[in-house]
Amino acid sequence: MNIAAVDYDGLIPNNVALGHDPRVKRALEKWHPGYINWWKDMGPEGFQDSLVYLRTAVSVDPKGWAKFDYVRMPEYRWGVLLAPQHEGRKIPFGVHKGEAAWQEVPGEYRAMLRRLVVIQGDTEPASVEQQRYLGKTAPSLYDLRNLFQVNVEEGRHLWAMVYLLQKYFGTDGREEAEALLQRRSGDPDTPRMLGAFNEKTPDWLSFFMFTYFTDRDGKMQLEALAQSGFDPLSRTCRFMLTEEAHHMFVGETGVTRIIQRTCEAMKEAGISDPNEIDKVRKLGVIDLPTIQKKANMHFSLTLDLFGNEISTNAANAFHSGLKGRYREDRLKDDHQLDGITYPVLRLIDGKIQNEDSPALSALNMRLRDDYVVDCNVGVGRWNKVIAEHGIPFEIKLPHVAFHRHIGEFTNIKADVGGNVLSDAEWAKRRGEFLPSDGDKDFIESLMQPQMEPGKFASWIAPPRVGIDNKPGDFEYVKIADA
Ligand code: BYC
Repeated sequence: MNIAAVDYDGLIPNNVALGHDPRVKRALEKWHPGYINWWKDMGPEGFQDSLVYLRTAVSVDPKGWAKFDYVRMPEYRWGVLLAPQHEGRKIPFGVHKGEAAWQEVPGEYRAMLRRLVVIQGDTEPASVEQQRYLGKTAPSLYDLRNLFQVNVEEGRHLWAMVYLLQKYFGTDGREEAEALLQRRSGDPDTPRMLGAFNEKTPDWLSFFMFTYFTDRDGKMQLEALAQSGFDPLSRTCRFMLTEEAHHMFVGETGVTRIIQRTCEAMKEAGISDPNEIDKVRKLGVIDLPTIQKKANMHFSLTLDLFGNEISTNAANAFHSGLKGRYREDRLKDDHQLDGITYPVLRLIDGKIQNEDSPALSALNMRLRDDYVVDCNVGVGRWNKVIAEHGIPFEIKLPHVAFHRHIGEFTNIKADVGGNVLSDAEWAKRRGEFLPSDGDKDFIESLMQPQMEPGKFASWIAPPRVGIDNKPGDFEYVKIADA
């Protein structure tokens, strides 16, 4: 079978020969109606009948894997797509390093593996739920289409994890697949599993920050899981990463376009001081200090997704060969971390300082460090736009101790520079660092839909190029009458 091509004949497009696997095919077909019901209930509200210019994966070949066409979202062909198998692949790290990669679940690690797959799976529908109301306030048809593209692909990523559960984890896999459709983002009784996925995404600046910062956690975690000795997980994650890149593109360019519009408007109005917030807001654009506060919030919420700095779970997952480091295959060491240490930022006697810890226990910290480096690349590009307009302002990522709810810094209050504050100081200064109610109200006031082809809301610049090289006035979404 040609693994690059996708079989589109059945209900579930796939490149895993589902046609020859009746048990799994039946299980997925049984799960399908519940998924569609979930999508209709919890997916983008108000646009289910609209025709959206979406890309669909038709191959897993790195060159030309997608095709673009108008689709009604509930009719999107969500499928099961794995990157090609590497013949003779070996487990790249941990105690089993050098043994043949597992094609079946290794019995002794079943529970640990299932937990990783379920947590990954849970984030995908969660993000769709968080974003479900945004369509109504889209700043353009271009952005509306990008939102929906992200949403349908998160849906596909749920399919990717559900396939692994149904194929490799028997009855409990089936139960977990059901439970993934039952939990709801933000629900007090049945919340999603990780903190950031229970927060609201109330406006488009939040959406772009989420896709920049939180989807990037997705990238880091998928890169770590793509190294897994369990080959089907590795192959699944490798293909998911190709889709994930677009989500971060949407986030990075979304924030860039907002910054650009703000800077242009400031220049046109002759305002050079970024702290003249009221004057800037009167121009119908988002002031730079508020953009900084949103970045502070989304960055800090996302850092929590890396878990505790020192983690036995992470050590076990690595030692067992299930979850590697970021791009493990490009690292030059023993891939077992015997006797190696890693500096971990900790709270020692009330002070934040580095302490060498066994590298195996510090893997969450290490992945988080790699994440921060990756985040800073795009932040640098945002700052370039501001500098080009001659405005004295720089977006900066806050200190990793700022506004944390998981790990070392949970019990302290730190400012964005990492200085420890008393509770009273924190309460007084919180609005300097995180969006206040007034900031939120202002942003909300800007969220007026702009649904005319080629038009954009006042607070965001048009993109440099269209999706699939379409012209500026292309009708990315043909909105169905309600
Ligand atoms: N919230 O040993 P620790 C994405 C729990 S995003 C709540 O440090 P570990 C996407 C933890 O479960 C990527 N609970 O944990 C992005 C544990 O509980 P138990 C998603 C938390 O396992 C945008 C206990 O605290 N994928 O794809 O080392 C849109 C001890 O913690 C949290 C993954 O995350 C939290 N934030 O690290 C769409 C990959 N953090 O088991 C999609 C799979 C920790 O003792 N997951 N806890 O009861 C993992 O690798 C790890 O489970 C974690 C946590 C990194 C999440």
